Amino acid sequence: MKYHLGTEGVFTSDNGNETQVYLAANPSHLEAADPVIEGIARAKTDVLGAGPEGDGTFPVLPIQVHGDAAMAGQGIVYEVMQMSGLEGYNVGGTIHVVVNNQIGFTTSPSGARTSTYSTDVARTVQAPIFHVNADDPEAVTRVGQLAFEYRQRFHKDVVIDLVCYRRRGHNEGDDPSMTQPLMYSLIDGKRSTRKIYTENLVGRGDITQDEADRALKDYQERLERVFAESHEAQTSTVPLVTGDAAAIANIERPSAQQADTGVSIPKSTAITEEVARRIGEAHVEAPEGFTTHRKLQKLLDRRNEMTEKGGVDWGMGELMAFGSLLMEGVPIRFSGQDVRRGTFTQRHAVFFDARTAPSGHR
Ligand SMILES: Cc1ncc(C[n+]2csc(CCOP(=O)(O)OP(=O)(O)O)c2C)c(N)n1
Ligand SMILES: [Mg+2]
Repeated sequence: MKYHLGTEGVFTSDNGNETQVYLAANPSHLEAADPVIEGIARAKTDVLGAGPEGDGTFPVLPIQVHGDAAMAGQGIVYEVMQMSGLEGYNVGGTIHVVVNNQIGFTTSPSGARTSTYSTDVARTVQAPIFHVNADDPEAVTRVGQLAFEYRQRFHKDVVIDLVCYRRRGHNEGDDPSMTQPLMYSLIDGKRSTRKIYTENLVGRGDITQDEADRALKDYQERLERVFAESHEAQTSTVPLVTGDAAAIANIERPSAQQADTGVSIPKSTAITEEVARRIGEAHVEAPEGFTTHRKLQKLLDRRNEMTEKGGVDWGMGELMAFGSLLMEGVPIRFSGQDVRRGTFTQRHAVFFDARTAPSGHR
């Protein structure tokens, strides 16, 4: 199962390198988090002064983890991939990992998709797709490295199709032998990935059985320790609640997530007359040598007038909000049809030189 609650922290590798990691909250609605993750990545990139509007580098790497059924079945996967190369949404490539356990809850691939591969949707943007046997950890590592290098070099999306299986049911109530009896009798007879790999390592003489046993024991102890620590931290900070509703409320709204969203209600959003006038004036201060379109110049003059004489319309009200925020040093990212493409003229906020602007605006 993909994880639901978000978190963040620092990952320290075996050789001591540190990477900041941000795990986005992921609601039950499959794939709904995909565009949110891209937006978070783009915002972080912009704030670092990187990306298409900065120094052109892409230091933030988005990784999306998909289920095989959701990857093929949810249209939003296609939509987000299609946006991956657009300047306004470019994050320098996303690594998509499909945990392809060949089942969607209780649905077999043949009941969930027409394409053979759940990853075929990625072909629409010519993303490379690596199909890899997840029972072979070294092959998975190699493919992970390849995907990373591809993303770093070409700054485009890349997909890893982790072909695997799910040993147990989708949840506590699901016994998969009821719906997929043949597949699950095969799975029941299979040794785990860890056992197969340990046997390979010992058989190759890379490690001894004794070392393998010790590594397993050490790992289990670490899990136990972390479990005990997190249990301790949770029981000491979360107030004791009684009754199901209270327990659910607590589970669904953890304090970490509340802090995460950081929503606060400002006391006053009013601006002074001086600020309003300054925003109006900015509309008639075209940069040197810039040719404003004749009709748009009238719009700009009208806007300036609104801040002088009153009668501010809705579009200008929005622009005053953005302008005043910018004057306070708050960066604004505003995208979509309304702003740059002039779909609604009253809201038009980006202007193209009437003599020199190329066609095909973003
Ligand atoms: C948009 C949406 N539709 C349906 C569901 C119900 N649902 C929950 S899990 C699941 C199957 C997911 O299968 P897959 O994507 O292969 O992920 P897996 O659980 O196998 O890792 C479905 C259909 C949902 N959570 N969200
Ligand atoms: Mg699945």
